[in-house]
Amino acid sequence: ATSHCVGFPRIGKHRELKKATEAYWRGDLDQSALMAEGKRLRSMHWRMQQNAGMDRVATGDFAWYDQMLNHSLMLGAIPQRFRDGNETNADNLLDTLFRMARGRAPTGKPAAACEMTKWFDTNYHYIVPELHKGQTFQLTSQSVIEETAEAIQQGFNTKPVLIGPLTWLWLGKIKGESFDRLELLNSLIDVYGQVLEELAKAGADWVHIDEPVLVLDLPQPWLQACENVYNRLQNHNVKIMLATYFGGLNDATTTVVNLPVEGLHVDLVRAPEQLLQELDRLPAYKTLSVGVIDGRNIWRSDLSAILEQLKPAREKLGDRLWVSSSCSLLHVPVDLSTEEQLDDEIKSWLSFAVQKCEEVAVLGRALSGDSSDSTRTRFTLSDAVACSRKTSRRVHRKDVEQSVSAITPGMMQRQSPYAKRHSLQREKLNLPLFPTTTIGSFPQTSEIRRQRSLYRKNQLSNQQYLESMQQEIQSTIKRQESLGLDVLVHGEAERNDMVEYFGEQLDGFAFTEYGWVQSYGSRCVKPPIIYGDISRPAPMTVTWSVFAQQQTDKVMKGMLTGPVTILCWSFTRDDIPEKVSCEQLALALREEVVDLEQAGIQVIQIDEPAIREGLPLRKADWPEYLDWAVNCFRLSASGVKDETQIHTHMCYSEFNDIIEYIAAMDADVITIETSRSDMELLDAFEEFEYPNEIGPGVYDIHSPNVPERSWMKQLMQKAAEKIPAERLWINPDCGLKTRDWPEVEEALSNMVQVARELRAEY
Ligand code: THG
Ligand code: ZN
Repeated sequence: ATSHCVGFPRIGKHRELKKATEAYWRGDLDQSALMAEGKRLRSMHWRMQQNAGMDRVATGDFAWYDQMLNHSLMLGAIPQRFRDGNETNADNLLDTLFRMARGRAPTGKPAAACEMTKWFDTNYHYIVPELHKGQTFQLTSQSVIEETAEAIQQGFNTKPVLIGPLTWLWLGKIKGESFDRLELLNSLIDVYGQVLEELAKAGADWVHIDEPVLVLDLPQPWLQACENVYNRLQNHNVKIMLATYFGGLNDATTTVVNLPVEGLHVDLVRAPEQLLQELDRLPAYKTLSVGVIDGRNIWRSDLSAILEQLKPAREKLGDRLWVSSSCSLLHVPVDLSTEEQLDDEIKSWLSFAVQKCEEVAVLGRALSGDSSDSTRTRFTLSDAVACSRKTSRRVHRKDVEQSVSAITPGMMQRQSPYAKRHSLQREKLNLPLFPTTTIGSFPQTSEIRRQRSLYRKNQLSNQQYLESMQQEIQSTIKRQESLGLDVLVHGEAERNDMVEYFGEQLDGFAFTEYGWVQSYGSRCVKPPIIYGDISRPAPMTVTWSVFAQQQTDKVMKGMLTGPVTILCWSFTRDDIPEKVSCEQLALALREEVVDLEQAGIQVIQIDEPAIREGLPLRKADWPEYLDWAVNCFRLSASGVKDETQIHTHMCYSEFNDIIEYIAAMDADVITIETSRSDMELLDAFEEFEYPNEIGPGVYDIHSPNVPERSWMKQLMQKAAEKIPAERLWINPDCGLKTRDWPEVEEALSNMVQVARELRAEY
């Protein structure tokens, strides 16, 4: 069976693309050097896929910043504020692309950057297309065509990958007057048709078109539009492989199976039951591509089990069966073989993008009847791995399993209702009206990063590292005291990433040296790997928080990352439900919360920025997820006395549709990002009569601009119309780790001043 790649990570196994683009932005690399580096990386990645044994490599998956943004440029969907009249010049388009992503007008002055949001339920962010009434499209950037020609010219057997017109349109956001975005389809299809023709001219026979929106709850008119689109995209001299992933097709099955396209790709990892359905209904001329290797996780697959599952399909379809990963490999790190410090046993269980290509290829060969020694060896190895993971003592821990089964509803309940806690806390903490605080992190200066890196390389002793971090904490506290903030934080100098930091200290987690995954643009994260039952061998933050509290008479807030967020931003186990890992995390964090309380910390924040993005793609699955997610938060938070104040924080969330669950978390205080929405996000809290305290962010921390007092004050006055003043806090939108000290001090000084003025008025 043909093995094919549906997308490979572009960032580079040593983040070469990140380094090159950032050097270009700094002015340390010129455009032709950047272009050359891109070309070198593309070629290297095609070779990696080919060497892994793939019959077809992917083109069109390369992007300087993001593949949705590439499509916006392909379609000429460039908002007016970024246009300079030179859009037909390819060299110039590169800068247009970066300006859209990073918010610069052609003059070099700041312009509102295009919005960025999460790609389905992944931790990848795409640049949101801007749509307006009457918009038309013109083939503008030709990069997908050029890169396909480039691969063919280099001798690769390729298959370009496009994001489909429905998905691009669905994920766009309407600017200005509202209208039915399906009105834009006609013009959109024209350009897609042109792209298909050009790809055929460049030598492509198949084109892969991604339409992941087909697994969502898609309204009926969109399903009809889907027929219309693919009717019109036939006969452009290429065969179309229509790809769906991240879920099953459900209601869309009949429509999709009968579309006039030559091939259909389905995600058999997320929806294994689809295989039988598709096989039954697939018209006799069609090719079926089965996504059997998980593109969203890092586990080695059980090849024998997959081969068994696919045998009937092979018998029925013959060469019309193709194999692949479930979705693009963008979401996993590049190459396991660069890891040198991973424990051997755990390493043997893992598979990154290169290894996943190898798995796809060997399945393809086995399905075609290859029973050579090398193929058979791979199956034997895979059997051994499956067996070792199932029985390993490092995975299964009796004591942890017992603690999970001993969870009772009472453990998810604070001792008294919020009203009682509120008065006890106000008395104990002695806080003014409109208390001021920050979200937790302060600037991660280059000096802090240098110290951490020296320590990692063993060039700094434990004691030296401890002292330098303590000095940083002390000075951060001094600054907060002179600013006049009410509830202080230690600033998190000792933390790399809010998830990695906890992963490194918990049992049941492994972490990598180079396991980078693109998060947005040039930014990457290194998700920890949950491989076994989770427990906390020792306190994780207590020493730092106690040290910090000793430096001040003000209240010091303890800072933790919540169970749901640690889960969402890690690679998770595929042998138990995520709910169970989350309960284990919640129990570990609960111990930490209780230890902090016992050590004299009176306010503890448990961040849950990821709770909303963990939502399943289909609404019908929301209540089940939200129930366990909220319960896990409560489990982590409810071991403390009434007087101990629990905070939580969430970023870039819309709350309207899940407000009852936010309220059910029962945090004493929630701080949220609201400044960019002009406090409109608070409407949900007002309508719902949200009972607890809220700190609506008064300024956007993503911008270096220092917020004016009058602006913040007016936002708080607006907030006070919706939420009673005695339940309002004043704080920035999010943590300050990406900012510099001078702007932070100026902004916070203005913020504290606003609190003082408001106290005098209310
Ligand atoms: N941690 C993790 N996942 C996340 C976030 C996080 N997902 C959502 C959101 N926050 C993504 N935001 C960012 C912001 C900054 C960076 C990455 C993701 C970042 N990364 C550094 C880089 O690429 O240079 C590397 C970080 C490091 O050195 O450890 O700046 O906060 N898990
Ligand atoms: Zn935030």
